[in-house]
Amino acid sequence: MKFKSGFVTIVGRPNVGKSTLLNRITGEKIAITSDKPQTTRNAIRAIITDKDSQIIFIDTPGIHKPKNKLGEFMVNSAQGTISTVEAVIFIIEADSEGIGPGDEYIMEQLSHIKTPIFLVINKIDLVPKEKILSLIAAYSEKLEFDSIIPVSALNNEGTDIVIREIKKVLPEGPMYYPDDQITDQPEKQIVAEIIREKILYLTKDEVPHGTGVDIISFKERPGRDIIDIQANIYCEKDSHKGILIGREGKMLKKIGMMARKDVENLLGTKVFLEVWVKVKDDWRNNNNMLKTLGYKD
Ligand code: GDP
Ligand code: K
Ligand code: MG
Repeated sequence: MKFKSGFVTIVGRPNVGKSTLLNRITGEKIAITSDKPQTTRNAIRAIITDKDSQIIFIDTPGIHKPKNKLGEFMVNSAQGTISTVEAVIFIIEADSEGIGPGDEYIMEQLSHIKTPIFLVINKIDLVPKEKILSLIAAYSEKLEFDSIIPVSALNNEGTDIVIREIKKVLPEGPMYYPDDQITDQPEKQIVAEIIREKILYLTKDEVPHGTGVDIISFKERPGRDIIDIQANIYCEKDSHKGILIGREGKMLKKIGMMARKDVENLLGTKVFLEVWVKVKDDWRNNNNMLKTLGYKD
């Protein structure tokens, strides 16, 4: 049998569960998730390889209307992948009321491509079966899907079917990545993302959206199983800095502690993590800052 391989992009409105699905399919925490829109900022690749195939999933920021240069970068990296892949996974939420304008907009983009499209109805744990059937009927009227797969990414239900269906459309192809590589993100970037995930979890409103994380030092202690990491958290206002540091530094300590635990699991070593908060006015419109934080090609 010939080896099959290809790229699969995951698109959908913010918060439908794209990153959660990516983590479930690969069994690793590759992309951070949160209950807030615009958590994912880069197109992140997750790679699964078995004896006869390699699938590279691309998790994208949700498609939305950009408000600043960071937003433009995010939407471009989502839309840019659609036409260059072997298959598209379009995720919707089972608990949504019919087809909203956000989903209409995405389907309009998908209607111009010839790539196989899989409709994944996520969060089926939240609704009764009849609801899923009526969504299937409504969506299949709008666009032709190669298959429609109800899943619960959270409970890991139906995710194996997604992989099985994708394998059916994969062309013959090479091994793009070594078989033990699970993502294209450097360790430093995943660490920065984990810190940002804790900020998304612990703070609200504009604070997490105006935050960026820069790893300024990442060093293994010679001969010891310890990694020293230092990071700057950038925010846009003095008031945000106050919130991120918290009373007597409590918030920053909590962010650091929660992030350290995840990073230790990820790297399999002890970690010393130091974080600072800095204010950089309007950094989301500043090309140099966007580059420093990894949001420019
Ligand atoms: P993204 O913005 O599309 O990448 O969405 P995320 O993966 O960050 O998930 C958004 C929110 O939906 C998070 O709070 C997830 O825990 C939640 N979520 C994802 N999948 C499911 C699911 O199958 N069921 C339920 N109940 N919640 C889910
Ligand atoms: K999210
Ligand atoms: Mg995401």
